[in-house]
Amino acid sequence: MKKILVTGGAGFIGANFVRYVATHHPEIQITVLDKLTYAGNRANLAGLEGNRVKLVVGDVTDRLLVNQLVAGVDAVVHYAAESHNDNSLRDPDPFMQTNIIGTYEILEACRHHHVRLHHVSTDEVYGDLPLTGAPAFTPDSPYQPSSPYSASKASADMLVRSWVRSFGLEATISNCSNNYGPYQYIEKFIPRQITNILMGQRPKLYGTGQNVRDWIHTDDHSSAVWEILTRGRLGETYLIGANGERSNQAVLEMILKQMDQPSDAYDRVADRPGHDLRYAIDAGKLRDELGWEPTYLDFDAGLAQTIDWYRTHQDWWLTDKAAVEQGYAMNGQ
Ligand code: NAD
Ligand code: TDX
Repeated sequence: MKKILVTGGAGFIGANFVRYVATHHPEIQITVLDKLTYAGNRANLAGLEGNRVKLVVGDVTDRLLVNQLVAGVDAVVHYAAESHNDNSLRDPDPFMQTNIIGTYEILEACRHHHVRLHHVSTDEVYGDLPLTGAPAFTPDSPYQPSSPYSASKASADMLVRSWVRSFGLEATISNCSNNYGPYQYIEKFIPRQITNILMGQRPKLYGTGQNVRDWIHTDDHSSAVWEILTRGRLGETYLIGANGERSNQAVLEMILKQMDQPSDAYDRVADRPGHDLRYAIDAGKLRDELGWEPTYLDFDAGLAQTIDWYRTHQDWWLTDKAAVEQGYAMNGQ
């Protein structure tokens, strides 16, 4: 494998993956296809663009462009998506277009050009678990998506599975838990709270705050995707997670403590409609088959590094902050 196409490579997780590959596998030529929506940012690839990394600004639903790009690579890693649950409740339309139709176009191009595909997905396709007493998701858990976002990702996964079975497409799927780290758009939980505190505004906790998410550093997600892309069994689904379960309230209190704020210095705001209670990943298959292990074992340290990144990259987020908060305020959040 010499050339790869990374869709959504100017977004949070995609850009971190491009950085990971450029650092650890310098022999690989990377083309990024990204529409640069509000969540995509050329600055996420700063210092990388040049001989080995090329950004093509375009849409994954653009059949001609996708075919042209897929024809020139050995593999596609498909990250491009609308990714925020709250947005999918306000307007599902771009989620259906990008996440479902976009994946369909990627699949057809990979089929016609006989190109290997790795499809990046989420644990949210499995719906949620009760707060206590249920085992974590495995690759055999039933699909039960709750939001338009997670339903669109579940639809995309199903398309990939059917292309594998019906057309023999050489594809793998990964379903990962909640990512944190640098370059995450400030609409998401952790960067929203950090940047609120940096702005002198109070963090916002939805509902009871007891909902549990399973956190993984985005670099660990990248190493797992690389292992699956290069050594995973074709046609298989791998779950990616790092045993990082924590309630939202607990994460918020950690952020407040690290940023020298009182532990109750936040507002409780309207809950997300249909809010999933708990996500938890059993990554046993990935660990056993591919020997993958996460490197960020200390969440406190990973969080400190992330807080520091937002503190020192105000130019990256400040221009969007007021508009993002205005959008939330309209929903009482
Ligand atoms: P993000 O919103 O930060 O980035 C998405 C990127 O896709 C942006 O650069 C955007 O410009 C691009 N994009 C959107 N529509 C496009 C289109 N039509 N054509 C081309 N590019 C388009 O999202 P993220 O958090 O980095 O998530 C990346 C992928 O990982 C998604 O598929 C998401 O479902 C999956 N995922 C995310 C998480 C998480 O915790 N954020 C967890 C598991 C899986
Ligand atoms: O201000 C907030 N307050 C709050 O309590 C925000 C933005 C969120 N929350 C809660 C909702 C969730 O329980 O925090 C938790 C995390 O919220 P998000 O960052 O919106 O993530 P989530 O909905 O869990 O989905 C994420 O993980 C799975 C990603 O956004 C998805 O792309 C991924 O598929």
